[in-house]
Amino acid sequence: MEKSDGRVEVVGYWISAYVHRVRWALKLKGVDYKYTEEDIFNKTPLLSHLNPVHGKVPVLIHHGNPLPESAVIIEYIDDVWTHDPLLPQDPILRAQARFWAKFLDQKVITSTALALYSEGEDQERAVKLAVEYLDRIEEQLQLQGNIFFGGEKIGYVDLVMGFVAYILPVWQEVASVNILDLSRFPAIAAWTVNFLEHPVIKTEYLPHRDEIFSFYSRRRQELLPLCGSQTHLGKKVWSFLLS
Ligand SMILES: N[C@@H](CCC(=O)N[C@@H](CS)C(=O)NCC(=O)O)C(=O)O
Repeated sequence: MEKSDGRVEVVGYWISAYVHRVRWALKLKGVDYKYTEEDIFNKTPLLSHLNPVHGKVPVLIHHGNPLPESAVIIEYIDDVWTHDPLLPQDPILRAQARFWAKFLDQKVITSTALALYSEGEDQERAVKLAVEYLDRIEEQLQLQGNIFFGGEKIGYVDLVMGFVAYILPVWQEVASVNILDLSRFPAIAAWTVNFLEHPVIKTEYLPHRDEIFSFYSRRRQELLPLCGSQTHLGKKVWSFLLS
C-alpha cells in the first residue's frame, strides 16, 4: 500500500460524482492522496493550469503530472497500481467494460440530468429515454448475474455507475420524476444496496442527502431556462443524447 508522500493529489469539488469515483478508485487501491477542494463556480487559475482544455474537476496529479477526465484517471490508477484490478484482464471484457462506462457517462447521465433540468414535454422525453437506457443496464446486470458489474468485486463500471446509487434518487425527488422504478429495475436496486454497503464506499466521504437535495434544487432553478429543447444549449445536449 502506498503511503502519502505528496505525490498523489486529487483536485475536486465536494458534490461531484466524477470526483467521487476517482476517490473511490484510490481508496479501493489503498493509495493515500492529498485532496484539494476547488470551487467550480469561482475557479482558481490553478484549475485552468491543470486542465486547460475543459477546466473541470477531477484532476489527478501524480509526480507533478496533471491528468483530467475521471474515466481516464481511473484507467491510469489501474495501470499504475496494478493490484486489485478495476478493469478485467481479458481484452474483450476490458473493451466491454469501457463500452458500458461510456454508455453510462454519455447516455444515462445525460438523459437523467436532462430530466432534472427540464419540464413539461422535454422532461417526459428525457425520463422516457433515461428509463430505456437504464433498461440496458438492468439487462446487463441480470445477464451477468454478479453482485457488481465487476463480478464479485467493485470494478471500473461500478465506479462510473456510482451516481445511480446516491445522486439519481435525489434528482428524482428534486424534479418530481420517477426513473428508478424498483419493480422495473430489481437488479439495479440490488446493485445499489450492495454498492452503498461496500466497506470502501460506506466509509468514503459522500454528501448528505439533504445537501444533495438543496444543491440540485438550486441548480434546477438556474438551469431550467437554459436547458429547454429550443435553447442553444438544449439543442446541443439533445442532439448529443440522440446521436
Ligand atoms: N467528463 C468529465 C466531467 C467532469 C465534470 O463535468 N466536472 C464538473 C463538476 S461535476 C466541473 O468541473 N464543472 C465545471 C465546469 O463545467 O466549468 C469527467 O468525467 O471528469
